[in-house]
This record gives sequence, structure tokens and C-alpha cells, in this order.
Amino acid sequence: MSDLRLNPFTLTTFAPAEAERYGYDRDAQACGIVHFGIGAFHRAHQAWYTDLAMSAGDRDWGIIGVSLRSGEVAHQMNPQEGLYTVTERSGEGARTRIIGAVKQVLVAPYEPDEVVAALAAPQTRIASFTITEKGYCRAKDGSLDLELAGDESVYHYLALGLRRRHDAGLAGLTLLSCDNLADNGKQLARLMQQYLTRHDSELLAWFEAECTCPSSMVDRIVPATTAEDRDAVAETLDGLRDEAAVMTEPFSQWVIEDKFANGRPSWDNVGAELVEDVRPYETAKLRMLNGAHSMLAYVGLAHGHTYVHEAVADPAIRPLAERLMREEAAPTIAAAPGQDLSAYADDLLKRFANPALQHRLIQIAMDGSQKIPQRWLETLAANQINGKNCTAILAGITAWLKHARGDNESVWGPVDDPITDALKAKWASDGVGGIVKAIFGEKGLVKSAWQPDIPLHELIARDLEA
Ligand code: NAI
Ligand code: CS2
Repeated sequence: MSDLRLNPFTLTTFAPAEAERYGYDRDAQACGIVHFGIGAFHRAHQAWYTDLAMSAGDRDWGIIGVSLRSGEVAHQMNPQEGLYTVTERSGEGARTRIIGAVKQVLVAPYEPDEVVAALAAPQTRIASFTITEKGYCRAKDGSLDLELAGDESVYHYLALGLRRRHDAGLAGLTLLSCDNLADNGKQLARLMQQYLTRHDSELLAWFEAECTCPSSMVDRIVPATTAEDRDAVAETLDGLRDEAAVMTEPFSQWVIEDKFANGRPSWDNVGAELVEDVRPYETAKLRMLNGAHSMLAYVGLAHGHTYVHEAVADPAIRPLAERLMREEAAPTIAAAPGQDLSAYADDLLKRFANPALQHRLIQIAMDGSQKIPQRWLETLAANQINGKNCTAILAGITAWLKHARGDNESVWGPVDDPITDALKAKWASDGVGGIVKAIFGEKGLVKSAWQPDIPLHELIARDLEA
């Protein structure tokens, strides 16, 4: 196979026949978006919507991607001048599209001034984020952890960029969180205000008046790309290599609070929903999709599975996923008009069963301490008020505690969680009998809306010993 990389030149010269492609003059597009955390998900979701919107005639919404940590994505994308492919996979086959929306990737630790300049550019109107749950630097009570939120955090760059916009008399920005957090826009607004209060309090009033932070529910399953995936894409591209390729499912959903400070792409023309209140969609997605995902991950790994489609096909596990979604999560959700939670659960089970996605359970198992509060603990708390036990989520809790203890490490390597050391220390000091209180109790490690009673402690301890 050749080493020729996908880029605007090779694309016109070698013109792979099978792939769809963007339909606009890339060089003529200004960059209206600066996106932090240009990982696999952004490329298959927001950048894909933006590419479709510009292909349908919208203009000047090119994207400057920013990596806050490693240079890996910049090395993949910049030699390709930002071009990459999205491949949708299902049992029916694969469909590849070449995306032109991303113009450049900056690596913040090496190019801090360029990142601030991009935020302060007159044509920039939106800063968006997929920096993972831990990238928001939250303390256990949800407030900004001022020690974590240092000069390497997203807040540092935002504060400098917004200050420069203010001083130049430019309009504010929309700060659009696309991470799987409950009330992601409100959380971001509050955290940014806390950062400014500490570092640039004179900018606070301008930030509150000129910038907005819409909430958004984002949904598309995007597994981490593998070397085999890249080889398969090279075949589709008649030998051209795409080191930035991403794989996903045909399904995609994006529900956004319609609260933009300074314009937005016509994402609503290409499938996104702009609404007044995203909460019913966001709560259903976090508690049902992500709640079931995390349960499948920890219980599935314990049963020796590798992929989501394997876990959901296991007759010992599938009923747990059904129960978690239909009997435990759905009754806690105030559905929006027309939102059918039972049909939603049916669709989710079909999506999880997609055999072509190869979605690794260990990827979902990452960062459990950051994920389970909004995926499980809110549901447990809501059911607790009605005296109802959630056996499927409790099976997930037990499996997560074992995972955090290191039970899967011999097969899958070290536990990947920002508080791994603290979790392990609690296991060492509190053991099976005390771990539930040490993690979920009032003074526990994790922010928990749910306070298990003594019989539940005993039940989980028995399962942990089993
Ligand atoms: P990824 O691993 O491809 O990219 C993660 C990005 O976040 C990278 O740019 C990385 O440098 C950055 N990041 C990681 N830790 C950080 C930290 N502590 N501070 C700042 N930046 C940090 O992951 P992917 O698939 O792009 O997912 C990212 C996020 O997108 C998820 O955490 C989730 O909130 C959201 N998401 C992902 C979906 C998926 O199926 N992959 C679907 C829906 C939402
Ligand atoms: C997954 C999600 O990695 C995880 O924790 O549960 O990223 C999931 O794939 C997406 O939220 C689907 O939209």
C-alpha cells in the first residue's frame, strides 16, 4: 500500500471514486469556530454537521481545532491540511465522507499565543468543547477546582482570548460545551465565572453580558480509531492514507439550546434540533444511553467481553440493560412532548448491537468517577425517594467498584481514572465492608446525590465478596 496522505492536492489528483466529499471552496472559508479537544467525537459530530451546513451553502464556519495536551491529532491532521474522513458503519455496510470543515489544529502548550489569537480573531464567533468530563476541572462539589484549573486548562486560554476581544471592542463568543455532562452549558458558565472571579474579575460583567453558554445534548457513538480502521479507509480511498480517520454509526443527534451570542451555522438545516430546553433530551441520553453503556462496560468486562455488541448480546447482561433503561432510568425522566422513552430504549438496544462498530468496553470504562454521578447516581437518588431499589444499576456499581480495585488490570492494564490513586487508597483502607461509604457516603470520594442505607451497604458488600 502507498504512503500517500489524503490532502487537498492528492484528493484532486487521485480522486477516490467511492467517497462522498465536502461541496464548498475551503480556501474561501473564514474560521468562525475554535474547538478545544479535537478528538474522534468532534470530528464525527460537530465538524461533520458543520461540513454538511457549509456544503448546503452556509459560509465562513471553518474550524480551528485546539489540542490542550498532546500533539498527536495535529500530526495526523495538519499534514492533510485538515482533511479527514468519517466512515459510518453498520451491518448493512460502510459509507465514507471526506470532511473539509477543519482548517488547522493548534497544540496549546506549544502555540499558546496562536490559540489566544484565534479566540480573539474578529471572524471567530463560537468556541466549542469536547475536552472530556475531567477537562472541566471540577471539585467534588461541582465548583471549579482552582488548583486543577491552571495555565494548562481551557479556562486560561478562554480568559486571555475573551480579555483581548473585550479590549479590542469585539463582540463576545458563544461557549458551546459538547461533553456528556448534565446541564453542560450552565456548568461551563458557572465554572468560567469562577475562573474569571479569581483571575480577571473586571471581565466578569462583560462575559455575563456578551457571551452565552448554551447547553447541548450530543449523541453519536464514536469508538477510538484503530490501525485496522485506517487501513480499511486507505482501501476505500484508492490507497490514500488518512491518519485522522474516524469511525462511527449512521445515527447522529444534536439538540442545542438556541442561545447564541453572535450567530451560528445553519446546523438546523442538516439535522440538529434547536430548542428552548435541552434538559429532557440530555437527561434521557445520560441516564439511559450512557447509564446502560457504563453498566455494559463494567459488567461486560467482568464477563470477559471486549465489545459493546458482545455484552448486549449476552443473555446474562442484556436484561440488566433493559431494566436499567426501562424500569430504573425512564421513570425518573420528565419527557418532552413527543419524546417516547420506550421507543428510545428500543433504538438504543439496536444501536448497541451494531456489530460493525467494534466499540470497546474498556474505552467506556475510562474515567468512571467522572461519569457515574450523572449516569447512575441521579437515577438512584430519584428512585430512592420512592423507596425503589435499582438492581441493574447496583450490579453496575458493584462491577465498577471491582474495576476500580484493579480486578480487570491483568487483562486491560491500569485503571484509567483521574482519581485512581485515591480509589485504590480507599480500597486499601476501607476494604469490602467500608468501600461503599468511602466512595458514596457524605464525605465520600465521589459527588453523590444518592446515599445508600445500611441494608444496601450490606447487599453490595455481599456482591463484592462473591
Ligand atoms: P478522544 O480521546 O478522541 O478526545 C478527547 C479530547 O479531550 C482530546 O483532545 C484530549 O486531549 C482532550 N482531553 C482529555 N483529557 C483532557 C483534560 N484533562 N483537559 C483537557 N482536555 C482533555 O475522545 P472523544 O471520543 O473525542 O470524546 C471526547 C468527549 O466527547 C467525551 O468525553 C464525551 O464527553 C464527548 N462525547 C463522546 C462521544 C463518543 O462516542 N466518543 C459521544 C458523545 C459525547
Ligand atoms: C460512552 C459515550 O465513552 C463513553 O463513556 O458512553 O461516549 C457514548 O459513546 C456517547 O455518549 C454516545 O453518544
